[in-house]
Amino acid sequence: MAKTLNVSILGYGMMGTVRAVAYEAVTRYYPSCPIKPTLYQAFTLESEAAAAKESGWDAKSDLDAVIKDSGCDYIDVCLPNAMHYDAVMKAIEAGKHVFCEKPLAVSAQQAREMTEAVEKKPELLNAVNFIYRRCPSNVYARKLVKENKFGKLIEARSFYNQSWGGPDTPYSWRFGKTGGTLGDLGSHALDMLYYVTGMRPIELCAMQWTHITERWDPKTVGSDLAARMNRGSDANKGEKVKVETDDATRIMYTLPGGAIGSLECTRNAWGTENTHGYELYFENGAIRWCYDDVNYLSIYDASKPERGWARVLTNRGGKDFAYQSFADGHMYGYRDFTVNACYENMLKIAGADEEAPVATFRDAYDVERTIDAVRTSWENRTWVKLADFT
Ligand code: SOE
Repeated sequence: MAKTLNVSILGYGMMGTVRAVAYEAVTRYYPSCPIKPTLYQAFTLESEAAAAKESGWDAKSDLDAVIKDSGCDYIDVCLPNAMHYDAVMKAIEAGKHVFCEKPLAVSAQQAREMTEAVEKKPELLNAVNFIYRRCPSNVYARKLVKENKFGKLIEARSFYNQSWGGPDTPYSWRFGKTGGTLGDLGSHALDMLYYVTGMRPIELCAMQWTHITERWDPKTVGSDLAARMNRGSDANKGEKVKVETDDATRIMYTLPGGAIGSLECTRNAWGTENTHGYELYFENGAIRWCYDDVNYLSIYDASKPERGWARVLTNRGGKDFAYQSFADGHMYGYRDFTVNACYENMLKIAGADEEAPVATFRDAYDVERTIDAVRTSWENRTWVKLADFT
């Protein structure tokens, strides 16, 4: 019989709701999971309280009380980025396992303090929701690179592009200092590069761009969704707020072993709803993945006489591919990856060996260091060394 673990979720926006569903599904997808997560309490921001209550939560508004509640074993932080630091530090202090939405923090310094604090308590889970690690295609890509299938890495290209950041989208925390595209989307692309290749940049050079410098004040145009659905209509008559962060970022970098790479992220590329992916070029072949075709990994083996891309279905379970599938090719999606993430966290707490390692605070700290380096590079219009950012 699985041991139960009481999970409290902080924040009930998109991430909080997806996570609540996922915890409930863990032992249904994976009946052998040694720990059964059970929903305990939710803290909600004022704007989220009604939806949380309707979905069955006894939603609380006292953040500290939810974190410290003695019945809670595990805190899942799904709050806006700027609130992660305080909530996580309090959860560590209270001796709770912590799973935090990405980006872990809003600066490398915060991430370092959080990492150091949690590493003093090795009995606690410290994990960050770099969700795309939980897609079987990426677990498979990592395995191919680890096995040195195609030799030395020569070039890398990563991208994470979306299209919802047009001029009609009103201001929200995502357009404030702590909510930019680099932290939101670029952090995923960086973690994916680090996860699949095991490498971090040595030097980098970056540019960051704000296409839309002022946005509608949500107080005068209504909620984000209402305003977006009213594109071009009267909803767009209101006050404007100054944007304080990037709409788009580009990075060029060098990697250990002589490889080079580039990374792009934007919220302003029409047609790319959630186009996250990478291309890795090795001495003897290549690997390509994109969320648009999420259940497949493309591989190119240059040693084969019949050259061409093989589109490998990774949603099939069995010994070669991670995670369970109900039946081969019954395609996976975002909610399934979230179940896998919550499942991996339970395995880690139970001390099981991991096939697809959880992103730790230290991994997320590396991402934050890179983000700081990118900002400095653009501010000073210069190449920087990652080692100088701690
Ligand atoms: C932004 O649009 C967003 O919801 C990110 O915040 C998530 O991290 C990403 O997985 C999907 O897009």
